[in-house]
Amino acid sequence: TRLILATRNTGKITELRAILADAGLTHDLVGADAYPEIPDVRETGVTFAENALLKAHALARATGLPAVADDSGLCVDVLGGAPGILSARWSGRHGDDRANLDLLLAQLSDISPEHRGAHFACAAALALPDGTERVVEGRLRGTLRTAPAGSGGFGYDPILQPEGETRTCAELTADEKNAISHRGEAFRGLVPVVRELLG
Ligand code: ITT
Ligand code: NA
Repeated sequence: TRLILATRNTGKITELRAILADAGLTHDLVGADAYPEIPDVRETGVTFAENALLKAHALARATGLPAVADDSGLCVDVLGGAPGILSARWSGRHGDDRANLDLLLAQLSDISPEHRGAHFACAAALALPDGTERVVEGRLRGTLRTAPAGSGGFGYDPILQPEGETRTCAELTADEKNAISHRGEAFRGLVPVVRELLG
């Protein structure tokens, strides 16, 4: 059976396909780009969970198929959790990963290493066309570098060094990142729920 991946972020789609396949999900995973006629949802929620549910419900309603969505971001301790749900548009240019990362580094230029704690957060939502919904959250804790390193992953990966690691997320292999990531944790937690509700 089909399961819609309610996202247009190619970095997320690549990771979700690997995470869900590794967790043994055998559904036919179809990205939101297969439905260009469905407009993007306005992310009006104030939490990752609310925004993930908005995206999952919109695609489930419009397609009549079950949908999963990911809302995620980087939460910086010294910024009180910002950029948080605004991570994709921190610079004002939605989805411009490099501009977002450069602005954040500039904002943290005076912050010493011991105060550069942060985490990635991910809310994984499942919505069915009948309105049934579930959310599972995940986190990856680490510290922020002063300069980007690595070319893997996407978004803020070149500046987040996970706890216990000497490399940034962008220097990990895809499998290494997925094994410890906020997205891996959230979606591995959602898989049994998908199985329970969809079979
Ligand atoms: P969709 O709404 O279509 O899923 P989006 O990119 O707008 O795509 P979000 O609003 O959830 O999605 O924004 C997530 C942003 O958080 C993303 O653009 C990255 O900058 C950052 N982010 C999320 N997960 C990340 C990860 O694993 N590594 C690095 N940055 C990440
Ligand atoms: Na968002």
